[in-house]
Amino acid sequence: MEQRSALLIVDLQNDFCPGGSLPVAEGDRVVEPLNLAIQFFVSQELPVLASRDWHPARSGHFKDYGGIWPPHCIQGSNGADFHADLLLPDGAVIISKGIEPGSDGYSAFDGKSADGRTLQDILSSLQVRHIFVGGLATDYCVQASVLGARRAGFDVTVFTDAIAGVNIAPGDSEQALEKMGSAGARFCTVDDLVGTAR
Ligand code: VGL
Ligand code: ZN
Repeated sequence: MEQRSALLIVDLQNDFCPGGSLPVAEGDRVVEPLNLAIQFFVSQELPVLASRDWHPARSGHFKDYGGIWPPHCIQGSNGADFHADLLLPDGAVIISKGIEPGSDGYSAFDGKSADGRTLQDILSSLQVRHIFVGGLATDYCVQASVLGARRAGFDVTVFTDAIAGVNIAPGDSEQALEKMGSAGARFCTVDDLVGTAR
């Protein structure tokens, strides 16, 4: 962690977990490693940010309105809440995305905080150069956020044990990992980072 780092947790919301409306197989398995990562970043006094999918009920992202997805993560619904076991710290910055009826909002870099700032502005003002990323889903919002971060010039490390994919086509998650790697993302497990500190 040679540069100032931050943790970005992508879309760890009820609708993407078992029992939700767009469940990722075993999506909830990422909660435990991400809680360890949160503890570590908090102990180092490093920022923790969490993105959330935050769609209007009528969104062009949804099948009924021309998109490809069942309704999910509708603003204010239980499905849009973060997983109840995710221990977000006080002061975690929440980035909402996919808010406009016309936007898919796959990348956290397309989202905004409650006070209207972009993720890029927030990370820059925190002097963060390197983000560590986990969450859901590997083949959509994790991938898009990682590629967005690389495009914006951040160093990126993806926690391989703290991501899970939708895999509409088999192999989508593997392909996403390849794309992220080609874009210069690095990979490690939460334990690689935190293990030595425990
Ligand atoms: C996502 C599909 C639709 C994600 C969001 O968070 O990866 N996937 N909307
Ligand atoms: Zn969505």
